[in-house]
Amino acid sequence: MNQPVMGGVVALNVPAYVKQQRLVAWVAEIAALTKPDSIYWCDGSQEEYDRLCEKMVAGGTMKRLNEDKRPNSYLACSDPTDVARVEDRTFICSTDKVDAGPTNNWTDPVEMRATLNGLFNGAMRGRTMYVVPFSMGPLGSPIAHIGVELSDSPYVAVNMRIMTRMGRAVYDVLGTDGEFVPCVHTVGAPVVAGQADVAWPCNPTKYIVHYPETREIWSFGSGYGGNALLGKKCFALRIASNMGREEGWLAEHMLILGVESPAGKKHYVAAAFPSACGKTNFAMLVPPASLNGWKVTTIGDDIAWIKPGADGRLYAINPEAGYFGVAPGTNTQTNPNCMASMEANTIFTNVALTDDGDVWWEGLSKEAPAHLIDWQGKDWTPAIARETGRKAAHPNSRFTVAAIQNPVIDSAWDDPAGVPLSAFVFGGRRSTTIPLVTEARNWVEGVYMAATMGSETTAAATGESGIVRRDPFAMLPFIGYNMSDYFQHWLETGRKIAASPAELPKIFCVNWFRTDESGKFVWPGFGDNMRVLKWMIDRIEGTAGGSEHVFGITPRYADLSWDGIDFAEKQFDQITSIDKAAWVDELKLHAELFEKLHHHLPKEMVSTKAQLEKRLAA
Ligand code: TSX
Ligand code: MN
Repeated sequence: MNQPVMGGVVALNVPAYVKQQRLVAWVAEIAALTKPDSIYWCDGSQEEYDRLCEKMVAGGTMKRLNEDKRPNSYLACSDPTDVARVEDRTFICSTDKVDAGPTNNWTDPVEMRATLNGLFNGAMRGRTMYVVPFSMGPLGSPIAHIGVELSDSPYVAVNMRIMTRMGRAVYDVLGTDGEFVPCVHTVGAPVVAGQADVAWPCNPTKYIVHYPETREIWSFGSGYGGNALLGKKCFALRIASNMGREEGWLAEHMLILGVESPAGKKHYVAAAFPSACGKTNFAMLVPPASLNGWKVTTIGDDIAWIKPGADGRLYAINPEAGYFGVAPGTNTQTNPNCMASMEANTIFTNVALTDDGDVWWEGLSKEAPAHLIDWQGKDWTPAIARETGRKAAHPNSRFTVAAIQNPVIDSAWDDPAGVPLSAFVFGGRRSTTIPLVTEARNWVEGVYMAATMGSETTAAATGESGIVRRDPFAMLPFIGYNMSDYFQHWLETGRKIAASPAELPKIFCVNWFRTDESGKFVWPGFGDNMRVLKWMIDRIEGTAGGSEHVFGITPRYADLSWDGIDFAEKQFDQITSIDKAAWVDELKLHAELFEKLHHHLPKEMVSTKAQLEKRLAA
């Protein structure tokens, strides 16, 4: 299969079905730079997936789980230093620094290319370079785009097969001169001749680099998640946000769900939440039985690509084909559909191994098993955990699973045309100030809500909890250009729809996390969020009321359905009340954000803030 190295130049092994010379020339160029021992072109077949997994089992990268308990599933444990995205090592290398903006790391592209040429030189020695062709979005969809990732990590190859439409069919779409986004990835750990490889090779030096002008991605030193699976955050958000700005569409950090009423009318909603708000849980929500006949279906759980259609409406696709979700906290109560999704054919990363060859993580069950092998391969017992505080699973441990395994996948999830959006939802984790749900009075006010979105940190994520971080559109680490220009792009998108025959999607802001005096969550959340979704749909249909306040429109107690739940009006007031003093403080924080973003900040943001202040003072 792989041909021997001859004269120091690796055989290209181009399959006959690859018809694009530009692609072949680029593969040859990267191989000449990185100097792999062999090149392997992925076809995306099950046979290939199984073979690569077995190879990783033999090499110690993965363990095969108990076939009876978790068929065709694996556990991979990473190097303890390579467990998450590295935002401080992530760069947007536009020619001009202002185009990266104040929220991104920037380095001059000429300087960065020189640095990376040095690092990538010989970086794949002793390894196989996998050629991974993938489509972000349904193959051939007018909203989809193609990428090719060159990686020396078989873990990347198998994860990309789950997370994207990966394989041979992509070459048919690519043809002889189709466009693709070139993605180069190395773990940055060449195998030294005569030395054994390690289970999870990586490099303490890491670079996650984007060249927006030439639409290229270069990633060095990490094998983990968003650092290495370049179709996801790097392409589908950072590079795609640039493409969308130039071409008039949106690349967003949003789940997409379908809501069907008992009468059978369906609406699609896209929602953005920062981390630790339960985005995947919301995408797979199970409505309470008492809300008879309302159904929720999933299009996607992380990213939405959204384009205006011929009718002026916004159509969304999920560019991904799988879920790379956080394991801890996921259980049959918080997300039964997700648990059902990962019964088989799943890759787990950095969770704990049970004595009978299954997986476990914090929050999977109330009681932990008596003994586990933790994510670092060490013995773990509840007693050890009590003494040392050591977690069995890493807090950022993950499952990789195909979207089609989700029992509530939407029938249109793979539709090349996408689904028409009726609403955008923006949420955050806020113990005070922000009401359960607020409808923006107009598009500009909605953009303002999204732009000033904040979320309280949880101890799991930062070690420090309860501090409000601004995370505009939940896109802080993912906008591949200047954030103020991004706000402008949203405003322009609204103006375009307003000028078309189509109605603008409504924009809502939600907060499931208001607490009472004793710090307890007041809103039950999870499935009961269906009550809030129902109100949104009723508003879109024009059948529900609400009351207007400084910030927007919030339902009154009687505007929500309370069937099958004991939730008093007094509790409802606790999570919908507007504390004017808190809002005065909140607006000070908005001012801080706007100061940081003053360059190119749309005037509409400033005037909307002034209107809020005027209403507050009245
Ligand atoms: O995902 C969550 N959602 C969205 C669900 C569709 N979580 C988990 C967040 C961490 C990832 C939530 N946590 C939600 C929520 O709506 N709400 C809360 C807060 C909460 C936690 C526990 C309870 C109630 C609310 N109740 C009991 O523990 C019994
Ligand atoms: Mn995400």
